[in-house]
Amino acid sequence: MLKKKDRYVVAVVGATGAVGNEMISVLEERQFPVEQLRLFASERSVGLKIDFRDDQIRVETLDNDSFKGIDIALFSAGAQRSEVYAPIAAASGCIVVDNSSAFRMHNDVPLVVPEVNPDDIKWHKGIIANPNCSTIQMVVALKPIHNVARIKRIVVSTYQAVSGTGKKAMDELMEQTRSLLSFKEVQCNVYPHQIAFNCLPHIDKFLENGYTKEEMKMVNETKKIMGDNSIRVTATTVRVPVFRGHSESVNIETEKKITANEVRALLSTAPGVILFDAPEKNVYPLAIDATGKDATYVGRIREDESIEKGINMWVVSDNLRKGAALNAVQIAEKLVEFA
Ligand code: NAP
Ligand code: 3JN
Repeated sequence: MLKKKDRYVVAVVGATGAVGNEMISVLEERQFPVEQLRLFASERSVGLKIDFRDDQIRVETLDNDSFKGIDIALFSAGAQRSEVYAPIAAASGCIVVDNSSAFRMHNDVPLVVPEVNPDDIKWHKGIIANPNCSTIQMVVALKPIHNVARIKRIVVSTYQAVSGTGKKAMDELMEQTRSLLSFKEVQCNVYPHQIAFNCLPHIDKFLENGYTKEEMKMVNETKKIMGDNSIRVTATTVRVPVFRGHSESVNIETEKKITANEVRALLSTAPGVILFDAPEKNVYPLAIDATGKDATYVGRIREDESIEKGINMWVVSDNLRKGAALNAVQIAEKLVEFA
């Protein structure tokens, strides 16, 4: 458990990346009680200074002694770095909030979305996992419905922004768009195909069952966070030429009948959710509106007419904020609350 203090020594590992950058902003914006901020990245970033409040903080490289004296470390430097350094950090008494998939499905590691299963934080043993961005926004929208009508099955298709792949992918979409609009040849370095003006039904590696790893993350993580292994989930994850904001078409089948109006009423007061559902006025959630915001936006709520007890909805959130940095900082805030 975190020792109660007025202010904490906090580290961001992967501080120069898309998620790490956002973590630093979120810590500052939410006035997290930071005594000292330590920033880590690869050797490529040594010498770099990053603004935090009125300070400029020098980026350091990681070694086995890096975590001495650090209370909370937010990791976003990829699963390989987490596998090596998260246990080292935890062993030196620091509590790790890990953004990678390295520990998400470990039985002794809680996988937490503060609006859904905050109390799971209480049984951590030094590492708490932050779920995949696509899973986070979906469970924020679905948990209130599961509580009253029990969800039996989820069919989800995602429309994921390139920022989910990191900084290089954002540059690639920009470059390819520029090239195409000036009739130049397109270079593909990050994705196997052109992403500009295209959709790629391929996120992360393909597995033997024909699904991608991203799809199976959604399947497995959803059950763990919702604390219900009986929910059946199937996912198709698609990369689209959007810079920021993941959108999802979510179809659910429930045990108990729930109407579209009842879902609207539930979600209008659900933590972390904002209803954007007035299709007659062209009001529905859009990635460009969710960019830089904290909420999960839900709209296009309607009854699935092909089954007796089904609901369709459209769920949008900023993948770098609620999908990654914000969720991690909210976990840290809960640690402080429970200390
Ligand atoms: P990114 O923009 O490529 O940033 C990667 C960060 O990791 C950079 O700060 C990089 O430092 C650092 N890094 C790389 N190798 C390192 C090393 N050997 N030692 C220390 N730092 C190292 O990627 P991103 O989009 O921010 O994503 C980072 C990770 O966060 C992903 O790999 C994933 O595990 C996780 N993530 C989670 C979600 C989610 O769904 N919750 C979403 C996106 C990402 P340099 O700048 O010095 O190279
Ligand atoms: O592609 C996206 O939109 C989300 C990407 C997440 C991601 C990217 C690289 C490695 C992850 C993740 O969080 O699952 C990982 C990983 O840690 O496996």
